[in-house]
Amino acid sequence: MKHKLCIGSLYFLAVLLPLQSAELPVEKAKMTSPPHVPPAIERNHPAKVIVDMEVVEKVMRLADGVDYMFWTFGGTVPGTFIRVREGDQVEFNLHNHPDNKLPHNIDLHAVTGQGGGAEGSFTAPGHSSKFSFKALNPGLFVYHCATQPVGMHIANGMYGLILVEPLNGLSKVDKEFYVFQSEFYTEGAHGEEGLQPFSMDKAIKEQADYVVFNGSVGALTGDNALPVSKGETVRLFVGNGGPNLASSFHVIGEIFDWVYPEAGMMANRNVQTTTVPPGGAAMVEFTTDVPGTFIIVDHAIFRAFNKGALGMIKVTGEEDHEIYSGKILDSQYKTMVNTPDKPLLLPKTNTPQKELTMDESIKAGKVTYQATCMACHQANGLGIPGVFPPLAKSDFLFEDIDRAIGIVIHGKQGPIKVNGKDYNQVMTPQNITNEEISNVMNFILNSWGNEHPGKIDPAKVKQIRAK
Ligand code: HEC
Ligand SMILES: [Cu+2]
Repeated sequence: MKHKLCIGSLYFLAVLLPLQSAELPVEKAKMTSPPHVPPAIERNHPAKVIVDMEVVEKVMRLADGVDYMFWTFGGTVPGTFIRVREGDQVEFNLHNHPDNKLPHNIDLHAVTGQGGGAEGSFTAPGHSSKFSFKALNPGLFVYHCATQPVGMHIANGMYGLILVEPLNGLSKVDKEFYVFQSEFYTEGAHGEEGLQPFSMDKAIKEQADYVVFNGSVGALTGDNALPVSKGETVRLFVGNGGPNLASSFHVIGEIFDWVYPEAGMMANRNVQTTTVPPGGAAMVEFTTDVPGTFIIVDHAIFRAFNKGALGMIKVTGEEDHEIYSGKILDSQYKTMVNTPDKPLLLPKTNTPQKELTMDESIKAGKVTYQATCMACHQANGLGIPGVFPPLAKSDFLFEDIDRAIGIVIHGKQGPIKVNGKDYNQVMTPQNITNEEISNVMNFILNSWGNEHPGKIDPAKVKQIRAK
């Protein structure tokens, strides 16, 4: 009896086990381009999963008027999203397009093994490499190229995410999106037009010209905003390719109900901002309770408003004024008591001042511009693509200058076209005097290549304000 059992288990070990792994059902991996995520895996057993990933070097848009030679996994930055299941045997085929100039490889943080697959996948242009790994640990993992110089291959766009679903799957949500931060270093300054070469010097100094979500300025704004209906649950698979900067990942006007920091298995609740390091990831989940445009930012905020780290989630549906009322009242603010050490704050008045010459007006207008308008329309008057329209050479501005003065007085909301580009944002009314508005208009109309012969007087602003 004892003897038989022993033979039986030997037979099992020697014959059945290898057979079993050889007989795994074979399927193609589920893969999608950003911001899409492949659907959840439904099978409840391991499989042999085949991944075919093509490396493509190609010129694409980095920002309006700015192109860049990206090196990509699958033709997009970030690269194709791969979804497999814990315990799967993954056969990875890396194809290096024959038109490419350089060899590449792939280091997947989901791999347990030398170099994360890097040595096994080193591939010259026009060649393919094959290696295989077992997805031992569930989680959300960054992959990237690890060919020398590694920093340059990553800086040029060679990264992406692979999700290894745990055996029991992830909780069900209504929408899943792929959001990936990274930064770019260009020879020219931020916004300098044309095909911009990579700057090794700036990359080493960590002086990023662009910090972006999904590979370019505006990849997730305007028409590219992530669409969600009110009441839906959302999961963002957030990755960071760096190469240098950690992300302070935040969605303005949302609180993450759940965060899996570092994409580990331990969950945190009710989080405002989560850190995603280069070569790391996080999963964040929330329910959309009210409609609105929720802005995705790196809360290291100059990156958001000056370097491009800005995306949008557009939630549509019925308002819920209990959760968020919107603006209820706009009234003049006065301090409650008027004591000698705490004088009454009077609203700004339009007390007449001595008339300024055109030069004096422009000089005064520059000061007002820097204090009031520059944060949005920028020092060079070029604004921020897709967010703040330009005032430099703005056809919209010159088409109707009275209308522009009205915008400064009353604010502006809704779709407009400036120099052929669409904007659909909000400018709040600017609480400045008629004198200040006339000065700032004279400054704008005669700066950054703008030219306008006539002088705008406070009286004109007053007249437009009265309308
Ligand atoms: C908080 C950001 C912000 C500030 C501050 C701001 N603006 Fe704007 N401005 C905008 C946005 C956004 C729009 C586009 C609104 C839309 O999409 O309807 C705009 C539109 C305009 C336009 C019309 C579009 C164009 O490009 O010609 C003018 C003119 C303008 N602003 C002038 C000013 C001036 C002058 C100031 C300072 C006194 C100022 N803005 C301050 C955000 C701002
Ligand atoms: Cu590479």
